[in-house]
Amino acid sequence: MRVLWLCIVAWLGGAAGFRAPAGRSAVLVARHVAQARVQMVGEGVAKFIDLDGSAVRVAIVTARWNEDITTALVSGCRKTLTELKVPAENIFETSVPGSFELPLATRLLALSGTCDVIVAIGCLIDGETTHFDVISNAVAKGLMDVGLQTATPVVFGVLTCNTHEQAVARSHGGHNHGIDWAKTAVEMALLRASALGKFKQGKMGFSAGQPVGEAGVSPDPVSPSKPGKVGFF
Ligand code: DLZ
Repeated sequence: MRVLWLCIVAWLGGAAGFRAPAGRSAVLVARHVAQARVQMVGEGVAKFIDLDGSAVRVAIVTARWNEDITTALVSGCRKTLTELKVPAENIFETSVPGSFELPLATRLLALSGTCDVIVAIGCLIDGETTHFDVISNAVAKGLMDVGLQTATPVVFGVLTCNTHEQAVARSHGGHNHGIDWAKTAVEMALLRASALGKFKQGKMGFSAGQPVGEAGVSPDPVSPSKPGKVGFF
């Protein structure tokens, strides 16, 4: 287990662009790097490194179910993005009816090529049926797939709570998770930029960019603005 952990830490150090100075073992250096980058403080809370988001373009897509919760999460996220120097014109916001719609909206934004990172925000609250489990698993998988398939980081900003009170505790006052999602967004956008190249500039949003498609795949020819018959023919 310890060996596996050290290998992961060494890989993370390498992925972040750190090189071992001569005469020191890569593992020791990587361990130092990992400690410097992120420290775990208490249960389940990550301490973030200093972040400069002045060149980062962030899209926030929010589900309107449990709107009292998601609105507070977006506020926390936006406030923190501003504190991290992300310019207001580099933040694009849109919304969808419910969390189930988040993966597709996120994918369309990623394929637009107009944002460096997407924060998908929603709140699922457990009910009396199995709906909660079906949707929460599908949304988590869907959002993960978008990130991996498009190489645009997607922040999982979906609260999955047993009660409304739990959702309030995670969105108002005490610990607004939107704050952490903003920091995660900037860090992942910077990581992507250092891996793939510089940031682009320009208008953001669904219609602002040319669809880029996935590597080696032509963009989808479907044009939603084209009028015509609907259905199978
Ligand atoms: C239908 C539904 C239910 C019951 N609960 C929630 C919820 O707690 N949080 C949420 O974001 N969305 C919910 N939805 C709506 C679905 O996500 C979706 O919008 C609809 O099933 C339409 O596809």
